[in-house]
Amino acid sequence: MNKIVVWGFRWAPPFAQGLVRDLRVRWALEEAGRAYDVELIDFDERHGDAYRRRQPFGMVPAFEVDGRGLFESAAIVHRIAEESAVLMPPDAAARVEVLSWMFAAVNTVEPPIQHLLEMDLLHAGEPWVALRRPAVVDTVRARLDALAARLDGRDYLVGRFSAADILMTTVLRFARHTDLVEGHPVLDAYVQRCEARPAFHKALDAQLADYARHAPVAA
Ligand SMILES: N[C@@H](CCC(=O)N[C@@H](CS)C(=O)NCC(=O)O)C(=O)O
Repeated sequence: MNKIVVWGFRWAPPFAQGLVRDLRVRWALEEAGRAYDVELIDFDERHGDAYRRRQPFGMVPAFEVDGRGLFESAAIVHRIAEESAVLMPPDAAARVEVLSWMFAAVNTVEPPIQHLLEMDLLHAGEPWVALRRPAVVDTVRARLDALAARLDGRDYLVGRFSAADILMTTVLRFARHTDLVEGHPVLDAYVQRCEARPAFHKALDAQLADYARHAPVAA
């Protein structure tokens, strides 16, 4: 991997800052010690033909390595991990386990947490939320309990830190407006352990610095 470019938003509202999914990609690149460029788009630009050719759904992140495009944050993190001993263990059995946990993060744990975040932060006060929210919280709790059972007695999802922990930690951050993760001692310690990594801080600081540079000027 030589020339690497990551696409993210030029700015995001405060509730989303530190959550937007280019963070996962930046974190993986920092862990892997890869240099990269960042291309920032305006929120409306995601609907343009040029950007849709990079990301068919008009979302961030998008990614390019040596002229080849890639989208979906988990696929991108996996691509980076394939060439990083920090993110992917050498042993075949462990690699399969990492892959399973990467899918679990984005396909099993993320959907109900994302749903909760949208209800609480984008649709707060709408009548349907009061009806739907309790069932979603139950699902989130069930997923978190299962995850905590896996992590009990383990520092990381698979043996040692891997790409799966990047995805899982960034998913758990979507619940930061609640005490659902924080109130779970095993999960709280896990998130803190992963977030204490210097690569996480570099990635987060870079994302937040981009937003600060492009913050809208009050009228
Ligand atoms: N499954 C996609 C989801 C990407 C996604 O939801 N990105 C958000 C920012 S974190 C976005 O671009 N939202 C704009 C929109 O939904 O139009 C991935 O993991 O890359």
